[in-house]
Amino acid sequence: MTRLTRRRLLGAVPILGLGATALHGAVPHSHGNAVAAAEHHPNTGAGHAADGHAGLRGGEVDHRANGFDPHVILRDFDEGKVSRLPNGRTLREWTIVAAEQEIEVAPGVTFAAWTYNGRIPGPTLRAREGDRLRIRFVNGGRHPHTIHFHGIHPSSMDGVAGQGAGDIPPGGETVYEFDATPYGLHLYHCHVLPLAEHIAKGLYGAFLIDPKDPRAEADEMVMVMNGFDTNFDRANELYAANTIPFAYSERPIKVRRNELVRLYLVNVLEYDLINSFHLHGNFFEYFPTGTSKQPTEFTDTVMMCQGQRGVLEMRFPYAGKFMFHAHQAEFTELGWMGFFEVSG
Ligand SMILES: [Cu+2]
Repeated sequence: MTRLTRRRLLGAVPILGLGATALHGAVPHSHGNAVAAAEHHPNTGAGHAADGHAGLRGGEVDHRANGFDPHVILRDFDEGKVSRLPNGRTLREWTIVAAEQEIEVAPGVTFAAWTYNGRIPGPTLRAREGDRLRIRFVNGGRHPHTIHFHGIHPSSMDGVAGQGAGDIPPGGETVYEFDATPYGLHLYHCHVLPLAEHIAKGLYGAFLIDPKDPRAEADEMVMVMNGFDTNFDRANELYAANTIPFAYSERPIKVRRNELVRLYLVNVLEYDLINSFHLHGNFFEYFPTGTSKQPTEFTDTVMMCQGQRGVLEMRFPYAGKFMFHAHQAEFTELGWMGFFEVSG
């Protein structure tokens, strides 16, 4: 039987003259078994579009049932449990639990996800350059997992098979401990094979190390660009920043005119070679990996492969609504877009 794919779906849309509202009908969206839905609607699913379902841009997912909301994740920085070591250094401790969890990634579209601490992306871990970091990792899933941190650390703390504790079996746990260096914006993710699946299922998060001499006060936020392969064909059906397509379009991100906005932007998108961020009506200074205080670019678009990340700083001189989105139109149409709403 023909399997519905994202590429076929997109090819069909212009021919049928359908807008984004029809995409929801076309994207597999059974309650719990996306494969079955794809098999039952092997064509474009276009006939499904008139069945009264809210479009991707209508309706909202049940954030409460999911246990997380992209608007909370946006400004949620987890600084850990802070104490002081005998040598005077700051120690930060976290416990991160991997689990299996069904989440609603678009209205009516459920996805059998793997999560760190019940959310996708996992908690945004925030430390300061030179701190000691201690992360207790508990594997509550049914597959082996790890946490692989980007940064500078001993090989035994790298969270890969054959090094240190290696793959952590179901029910197992370990402690990753290392120094916070270098300052910048990093990420963490599971590093168990097959790697693409372990990442695409949702096991990743942002890892921020502030410089000793801190950056200027700003309205800070984090966006992890991701996507979901809801029919297991190794191509994404949905795209987003912080997991839920159109979340910042349905409810724009409120910022204040002329105030410094700092966006920590991470790309973890699997199955597509690149991702991008484009801002309308404004430009931003770009600090790749956040490892320097000198911007390399003043631009309105950045492109990233998987694992790349950067810090964006901007001020909005005009009040109003300003769109942001991937500058790959198909990603935009499948969820990766939103708005800043500038007041004052
Ligand atoms: Cu894993």
